[in-house]
Amino acid sequence: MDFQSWMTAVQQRTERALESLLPAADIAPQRLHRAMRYATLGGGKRVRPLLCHAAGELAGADCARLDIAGCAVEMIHAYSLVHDDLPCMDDDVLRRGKPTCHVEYDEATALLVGDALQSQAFLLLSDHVLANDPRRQLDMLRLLAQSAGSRGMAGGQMIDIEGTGHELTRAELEFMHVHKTGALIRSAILLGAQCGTPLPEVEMARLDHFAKRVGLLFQVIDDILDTEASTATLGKTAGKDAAQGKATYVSAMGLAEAREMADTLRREARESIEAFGERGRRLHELAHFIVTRKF
Ligand code: GRG
Repeated sequence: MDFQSWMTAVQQRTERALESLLPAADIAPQRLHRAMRYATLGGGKRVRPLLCHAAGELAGADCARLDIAGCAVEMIHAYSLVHDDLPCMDDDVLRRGKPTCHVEYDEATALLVGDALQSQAFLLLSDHVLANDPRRQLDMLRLLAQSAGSRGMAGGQMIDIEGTGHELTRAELEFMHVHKTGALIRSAILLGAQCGTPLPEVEMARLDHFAKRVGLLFQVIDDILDTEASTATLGKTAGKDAAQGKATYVSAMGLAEAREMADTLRREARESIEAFGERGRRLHELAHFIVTRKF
């Protein structure tokens, strides 16, 4: 199957899985469930579920397991976007081409949407059998918790808030993004692999290296797009980072050097999974997609 068809198929099955794994809109409290579905369904590139499926296929994982793991990560991601858009954080009105959750509903509902999506993600990982060995499944839960928590995404967001208005060194910027964006992307890849047949340690290490490079690559490209793409194309407010005095790879090193950094990360990501040969094809293709994406 060519990459475009594979990607569309995974995006469609992810949408269907999210539809059925989110609480139905007519279950009480309806307003909260409607808002959770508003924030999660019908938008987004589904990069994290795609990475989860690609890594899982490499490990021979069952697709139904990958749907669950991919949706859990996507729910954490959707929660982070809802909270990030709140007036007390980035204060944004547009996300995925439509009004942000607190604009469409209200701030209190948006706060609860984030809380409930996060819980729903962990419920998925505990309700479904994703690994034959229960200890392995507990490791998966721990991985997602770590990547979303204070030493992962939430911690990265704290560093971002504290750093706003200050110049960050490249090392500080990297530390922030490894946590804020990279941790969840890494967990999408590792969870996918853990849904399959246990991989030898050396193969998990390769995958982990790839996951870390791709996490940073995703952010460098995001920073470049924030300066270069339009609001209409991005489906979120463009140029926001500079307007808010946020440190980005572009502000820290300029556009040309940020592009060079993306090339280096792309090469390092490719090299780290070369030994997988054909088994790593989808991951290679996804790294290429992340670099060439327009939004
Ligand atoms: C509020 C705890 C908390 C964390 C927020 C990830 C994050 C931390 C905020 C999102 C803000 C942001 C724009 C981060 C840059 C990278 C990023 C996550 C971009 C959006 O991800 P995409 O491009 O979005 O995968 P779609 O809409 O395609 O799913």
